[in-house]
Amino acid sequence: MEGPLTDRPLHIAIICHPTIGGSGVVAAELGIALAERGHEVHIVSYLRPVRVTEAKPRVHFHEVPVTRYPLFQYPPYTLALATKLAVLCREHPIDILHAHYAIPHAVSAYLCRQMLGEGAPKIVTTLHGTDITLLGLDESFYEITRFSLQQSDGVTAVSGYLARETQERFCTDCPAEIIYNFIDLDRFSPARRDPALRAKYVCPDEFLVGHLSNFRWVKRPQDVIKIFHRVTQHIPSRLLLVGDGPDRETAERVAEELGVHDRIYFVGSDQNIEELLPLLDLFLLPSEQESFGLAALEAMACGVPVIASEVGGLPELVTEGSGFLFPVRDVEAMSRKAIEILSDRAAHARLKQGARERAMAFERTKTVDQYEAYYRRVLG
Ligand code: GMT
Repeated sequence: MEGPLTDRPLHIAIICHPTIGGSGVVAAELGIALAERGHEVHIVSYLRPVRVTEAKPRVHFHEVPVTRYPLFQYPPYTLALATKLAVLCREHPIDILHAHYAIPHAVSAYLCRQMLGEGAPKIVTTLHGTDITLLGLDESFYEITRFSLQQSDGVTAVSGYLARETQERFCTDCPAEIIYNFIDLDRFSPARRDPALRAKYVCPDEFLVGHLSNFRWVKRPQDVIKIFHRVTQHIPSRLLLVGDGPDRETAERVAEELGVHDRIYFVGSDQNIEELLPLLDLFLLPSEQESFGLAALEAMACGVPVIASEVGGLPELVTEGSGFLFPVRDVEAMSRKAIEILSDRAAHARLKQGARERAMAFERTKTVDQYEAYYRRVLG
């Protein structure tokens, strides 16, 4: 050990899915912020996460190689990850294995700890949403997910809703600490609104409505199109859709059927979202489930009001004055509110201001402080 745990820099292995959105973004941004504070951060995944593309001091990326073999229909990634973690811990004095998204990361971390025996790092598991509310409830994963939470030395959840769900559905004996998602208010800011870039998408008298997601069924992208269809009948507007995923085709089909395809930009995932989000006038997130709604927070930080579903952790984020929540699938009510907001310049301006102010409650420094304090608590 290098010194007292209370003040020395820590060695933290962050295990995450590298994909756009959600847990991978939070994990990568947390790793970068911790490294800026002097900690040694090792990011472990099967691909370099999108937000860890540039070389940064004290941020090390470790790719998990998975050997393909004809016997395996599904290569056992969980085992390859556990092996990679064990090797990493033998080569570096890792204090904490921080698993983002329980499946399968918390299980691999547990296996690694068993392999190392005495002196193994502590395990912190951060729950992000569908690892508890959807995938973790599937009978093929339920038991192992519960076990991995019980075996973690600390469990955190990204909203009060998710902490409650975890306790009610998984284990009463492994209470999750609430550490909300966070935002870099300089990177996501209304000050980055570039009129020349906006002019690429809308004429001066048009509004730009937007949505960002991984286009999975839980996001209900077809509802985004339906809401926009109603809005555009009353308000000159266009829709900017950022991201990609299995339900993008459904969204395109609905757009064709409703005759609004030519008013929609499907720009895909390979985008600089901190440049695009400030261009918007309104953000839509009509999800079926949302444990927190990081995409909504990113939009709000850019001064964009939100219309979303009243589900999961969204009521903890989108409070009065920053946006509006409606029951899932209530496309009619969401559309009416969108039209109302965009028809009233003064109200719209107040909401834009309110969205930015609300986002300030999720400022990055405070959350990184919470994670640091939590690590030190777990380390005892
Ligand atoms: O299912 C997703 O939308 C992706 C998922 C993830 O873990 O990558 O997102 C979840 O984690 C985000 C970051 O903590 C939350 O902001 C999202 O609300 C959450 N998604 C759901 O609960 C559906």
